[in-house]
Amino acid sequence: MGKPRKPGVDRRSFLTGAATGAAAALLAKQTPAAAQTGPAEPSVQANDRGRPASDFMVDIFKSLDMEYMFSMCASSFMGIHESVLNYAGNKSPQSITCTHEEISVAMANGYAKIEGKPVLVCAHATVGAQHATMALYDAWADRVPIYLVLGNTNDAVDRQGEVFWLHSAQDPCALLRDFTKWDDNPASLTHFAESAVRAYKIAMTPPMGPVAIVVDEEMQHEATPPGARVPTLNVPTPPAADSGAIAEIAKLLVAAENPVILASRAARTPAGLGLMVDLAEALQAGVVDSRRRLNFPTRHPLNGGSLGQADVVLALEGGDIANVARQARQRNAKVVSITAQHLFQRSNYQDFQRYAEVDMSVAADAEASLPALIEEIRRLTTDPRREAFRQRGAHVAEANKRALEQARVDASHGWDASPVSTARLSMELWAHLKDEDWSYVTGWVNWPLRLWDFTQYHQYIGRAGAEGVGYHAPASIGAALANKKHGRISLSIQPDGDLMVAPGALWTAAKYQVPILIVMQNNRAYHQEVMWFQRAALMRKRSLERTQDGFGLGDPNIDFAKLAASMGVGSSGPISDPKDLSAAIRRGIDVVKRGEPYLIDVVTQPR
Ligand SMILES: Cc1ncc(C[n+]2csc(CCOP(=O)(O)OP(=O)(O)O)c2C)c(N)n1
Repeated sequence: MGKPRKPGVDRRSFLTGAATGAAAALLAKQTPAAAQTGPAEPSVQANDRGRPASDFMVDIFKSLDMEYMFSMCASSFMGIHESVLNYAGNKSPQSITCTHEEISVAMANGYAKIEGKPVLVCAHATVGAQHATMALYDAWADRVPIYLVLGNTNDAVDRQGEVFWLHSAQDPCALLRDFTKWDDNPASLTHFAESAVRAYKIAMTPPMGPVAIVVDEEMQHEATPPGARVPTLNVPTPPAADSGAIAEIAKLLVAAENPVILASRAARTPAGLGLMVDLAEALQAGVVDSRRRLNFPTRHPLNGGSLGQADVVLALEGGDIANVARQARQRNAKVVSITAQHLFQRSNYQDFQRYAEVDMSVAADAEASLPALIEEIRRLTTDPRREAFRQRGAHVAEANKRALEQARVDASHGWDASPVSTARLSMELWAHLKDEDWSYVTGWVNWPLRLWDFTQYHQYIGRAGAEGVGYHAPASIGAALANKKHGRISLSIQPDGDLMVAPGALWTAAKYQVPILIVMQNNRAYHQEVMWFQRAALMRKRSLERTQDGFGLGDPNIDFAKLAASMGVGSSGPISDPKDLSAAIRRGIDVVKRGEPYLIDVVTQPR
């Protein structure tokens, strides 16, 4: 026996019956005549049974300061979607239509890395979640908070036909559990309210990560019970290293002759970048930034340092530090690791990397641990040590200067080549961007990080955490949407293979006037895999002739300018002659400054 029907819309008549009363009149006014007769057309009965629960759900999302709702629309969360549009007036959150759930999540990823907080992402619990998975895994591996709400018809008696069964799961989050921090499938509205707030709290507690809440489709249409209240959010202070650990690390670092700081996701916020500078300057130690975020300004004199010569390595939210630790052991150097990764881990996916045999392992958030560490280092630094630090810092600065000069020389090779060298492309872009407020939101191309002057946190947000192809385009557009209200010019150097995964992201950029300059790195191949193929074939002493057959994206060449134009994004190209770049970039920046996206198709050297 099914549970008693809840008050709200009678969904049997919603799907099959005739519209009645005021709702019928409204529908007749709004629906074209042809659309009123088909069997699949839903009809309505007026719901005069009180305030829909989904309005209350939207109040919760508002309390969590959700600026946007990214989604491909679906009936299972229609209650929420309708409330966002009609109850919230499509503001906070604003509905942003995405043409694939992978786009919704990747956009949320880029947004979160700029804004430092999640947006609401809604999807069907089955087919939508299935589409969303790779992007979710990218976010999981990258420690990015994603807030996913999955519509599901939990109660079998509420499933009104074949499609409802196809779109329902007994445990929708089973699919995602290996790469989400937490999930729930609330059984009541009060339960939903607590879980919705709890989910936000968990997503935002380092190590940050994706969370998922299932929302019963029927529950959204129930009446909100009197007295329902939105729970207060309290995000915990991030876990910092204890004072004993801080004292020990500071002592080791101050005594070291050649300490090096290794950072992967050390800076979580703009303040974190400032703390990294304070730490490096207090020690006059070099910083090796593996750039999963902008952990250190690229032209700071202490940007650099040699891990191979360090006597103490301080790894802050380091990625793969097992090798560093192994080599350090061989020369009796010490490795200290501070990371929140030890505080939460799942078993199945292997993003935790090889076991690192470090000398001291601190389970804490690096950024939160830095203020006390810097203070203790300053306290322990005597005048003679300060002088030794100064000399060491001067050496790092000298090496840093030489590295920049070398990068400039390296970049000049093939300057006039056609297709365009990616170094030339980077420098042409820099010439136009350097005096603007810019944000390099994505790209494989490493030249900007070697050549440009990155000083602010938002100027670089790393790559796809799990290196999933299909991240760059939507994540960069999500980041650019976040950058919009700050008046920044977002730039992506967009690989061609990546854009082909989810080109519909361009339409979203056009529809919502996302100001982003998308410059194609159109090498007409899946070049990363070309390189692996070359390696395999050469190892076997076999032919490279069929490279294009297996890994090419040319013949036919993809016309990315037309692709963009077809979706309302202004564009130029294809450009193969580097002399044509400057004018196109100028044109593009002018369009972006007007608040719109622009794509320049540049045919480039492979990387
Ligand atoms: C979802 C997914 N499928 C396949 C791969 C394997 N892969 C890694 S790089 C790459 C090529 C990407 O091509 P493109 O985006 O054009 O960049 P390029 O390597 O040419 O610079 C592929 C297919 C992957 N990382 N992710």
